[in-house]
Amino acid sequence: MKKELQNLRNKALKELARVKDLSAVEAWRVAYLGRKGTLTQLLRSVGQLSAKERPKVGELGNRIKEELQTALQARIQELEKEAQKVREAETLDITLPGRRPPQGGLHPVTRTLNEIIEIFTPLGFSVYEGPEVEWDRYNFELLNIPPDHPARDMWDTLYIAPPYGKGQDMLLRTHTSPGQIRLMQEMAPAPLRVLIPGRCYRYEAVDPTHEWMFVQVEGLAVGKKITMADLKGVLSHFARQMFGEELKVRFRCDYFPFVEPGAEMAIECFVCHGPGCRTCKYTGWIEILGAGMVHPQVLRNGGYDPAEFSGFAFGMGVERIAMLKYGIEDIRYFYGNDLRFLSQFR
Ligand code: 2NM
Repeated sequence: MKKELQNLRNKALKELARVKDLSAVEAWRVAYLGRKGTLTQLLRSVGQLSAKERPKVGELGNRIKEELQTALQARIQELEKEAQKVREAETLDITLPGRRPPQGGLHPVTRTLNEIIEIFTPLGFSVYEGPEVEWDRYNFELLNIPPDHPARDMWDTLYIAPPYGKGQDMLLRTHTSPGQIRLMQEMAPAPLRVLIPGRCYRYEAVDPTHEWMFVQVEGLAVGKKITMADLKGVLSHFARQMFGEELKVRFRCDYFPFVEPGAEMAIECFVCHGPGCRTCKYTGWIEILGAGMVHPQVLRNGGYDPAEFSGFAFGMGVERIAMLKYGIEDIRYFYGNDLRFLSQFR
């Protein structure tokens, strides 16, 4: 009988530990401690034992009954606590702040291009885009760069294979100037002021300041009395808006086949203001763009009579402007798609 009681106890406790909810606990209670429960029945049969055994077995039976009752209460509390935890986790806390969806931003080159455009549009410049895939004729010949001209060495590029191109006549543009020719041909003989931004491609040894793909923005103004003074006035205004109101600017002679005369513009170094530093390569000046008076032959190619019309044009690399403005040391960051870089410009 003692053995039977012990076995019953062990079995009951084992089952109780495995019970998963309150209704199963109640079923357990009925099965063992209820009026017809196994323990209750066993205890009832104690009365049939001999007078010698009865007290000992009776005492053991009662102890086991108490033990089971205590275990039952403990298990009920445990399950209630668990249920409470689940309820808490499931509650909707309307005071929690919402989760922000990840937010994108404009690429630093796009931002810089937008800033450039915002400086020129109040001066009457509109924005136009030409194709990235161009004819040799537009990218080179109409810009005064005939086949075998030595200037072609500066602008090697990727060519489109037949059957689209016939040979070497279709290519990825090396500058946005072919768009200027297209626009002149569309607009002549009306005067025009336009900015042409866009991707350009060059066969380059890639390094911290050269990429094989970059964004250029070129400007062009054509009219009846446009002079070099207009070029200097417009570009000085641009440089000071972009880099600082008080900065000195410097124009020096440079060569581009499609302008005459040609020039490069530099600004006073906005880091050291003269004595020389890393940013200005110890010269005190930072070159920011190329420019010039549109070559008479290029005007003619665009449909304007150079006896009547003149114009100035300029071009700059948008990455270079962004690098100067934000202190970026390597052009390759722009196209590395690394969010640690890009997210700094949100
Ligand atoms: C530059 C420098 C100098 C330029 C010239 C023309 C055109 F088509 F009107 F002749 N567009 N852009 C030009 C002139 C571009 O980039 C450094």
